Amino acid sequence: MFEKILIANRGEIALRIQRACRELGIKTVVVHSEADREAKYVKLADESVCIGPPPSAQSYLNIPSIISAAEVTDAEAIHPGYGFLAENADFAEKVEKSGFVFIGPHPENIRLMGDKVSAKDAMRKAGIPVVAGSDGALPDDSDEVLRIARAIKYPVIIKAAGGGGGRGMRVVHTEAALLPAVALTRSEAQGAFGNPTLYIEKYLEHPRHIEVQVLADAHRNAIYLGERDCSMQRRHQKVIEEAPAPDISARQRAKIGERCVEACRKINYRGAGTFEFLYEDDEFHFIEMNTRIQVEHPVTELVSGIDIVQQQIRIAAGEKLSIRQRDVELRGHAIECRINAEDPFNFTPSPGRITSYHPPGGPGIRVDSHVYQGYTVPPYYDSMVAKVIAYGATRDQAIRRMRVALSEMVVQGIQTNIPLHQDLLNDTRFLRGGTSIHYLEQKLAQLAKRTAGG
Ligand code: MV4
Repeated sequence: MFEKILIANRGEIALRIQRACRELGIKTVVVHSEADREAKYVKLADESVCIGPPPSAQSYLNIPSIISAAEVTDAEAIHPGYGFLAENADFAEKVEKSGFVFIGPHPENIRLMGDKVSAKDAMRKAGIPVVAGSDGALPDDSDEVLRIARAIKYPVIIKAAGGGGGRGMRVVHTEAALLPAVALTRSEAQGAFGNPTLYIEKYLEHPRHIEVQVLADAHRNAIYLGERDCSMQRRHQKVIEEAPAPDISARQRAKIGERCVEACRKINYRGAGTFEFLYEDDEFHFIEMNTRIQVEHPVTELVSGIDIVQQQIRIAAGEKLSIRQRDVELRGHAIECRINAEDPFNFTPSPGRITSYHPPGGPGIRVDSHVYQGYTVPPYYDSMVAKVIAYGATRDQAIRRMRVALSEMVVQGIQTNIPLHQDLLNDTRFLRGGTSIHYLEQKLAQLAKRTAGG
């Protein structure tokens, strides 16, 4: 096992990774920007290195500074967390070329999944059900493009190979609109990703977002830890996630889970990973694979009893998975509410000093957060200040516990989206479970109309 790990991230996940390290007896080095100098998790780490000014381009994305920090502190491995450099194949490669272990997949696998055309192609070949579409990059020839879309049938969605997570996409409803939309998306893709490659898919109009968590070791063992439903989102930012996904049967879970595990073996995947699907009319359609730990990993940890971050570290150290698929027992239900420093209904960021902070507790409540009373939320990074995760024997119990937790929680000095969560935890459609990816935005549009119309 490693003696010392460098954490190339900030905020709650930097603390989460530290906790896993400490439990494993591993020393930690945290890198931080000038804006995070006073953060508690920086003081809790065994060592810390300031790597630059507040903007992430000059600190958390500064590859040479991070590698130098690992060199001067004699760390053996680097955990990238999520966001920042977590899915940057060049970073993973440089980490390994500099003699450190990257706690994550092989750079080739990160690169494969970073290009959404090659990801889809590889997954289809590995037996994963993918969204119907152009089977590869869209050709330049207009007649061919028209033919492909006609075969898929409208509506279709044009996506950039370099995009993902909602960037670089355009929905097209009619043939007349197709070629102008392709031209526009292509030039946007060139500008945003330096890659004009596009692909097209059948546009699914009311899907759910369901993702499957996997763990794979360097010895071709792989397991799945069930799925999460992340449909409650706004502008591609998840708001509430839960595990298991409502109304997915044990048979469906096993079928899609086994496909994911088989695909991991076929591409020689290593580490934690997430297969993202759109789920509509009882069918899974692969869209993307995430090659990192995800924000919402705690809901899976609570229903599986498996510490996913610890498993990432063990896998990176070369250990064999000690958990076999038949040992994975999913029990109960977990729900996560992302608490953001923002206006609860117009979503304007609300950085600043937290003058009063009382996190919730009690049976089945977990809070992953780096903040405390007196902490100043900096304006430079994303606005998430805490994740409140409620576990219960049933979905209903998890929801009840979450309501109690949020009623206890005090965050003053900044605005938070706790009132939005409280509204959603009493929303008839949320309570029923299984809403589509459009539900929250539709609900917010109605709320805005009602407020404006009086
Ligand atoms: C889609 C889709 C409908 N049909 N693909 C958005 C994020 C990116 N990961 C893929 N996305 C979508 N792809 C087809 N063929 C709808 C979305 C989508 C979405 C997906 C997941 C979660 C939230 C979303 C919000 C809007 C659109």
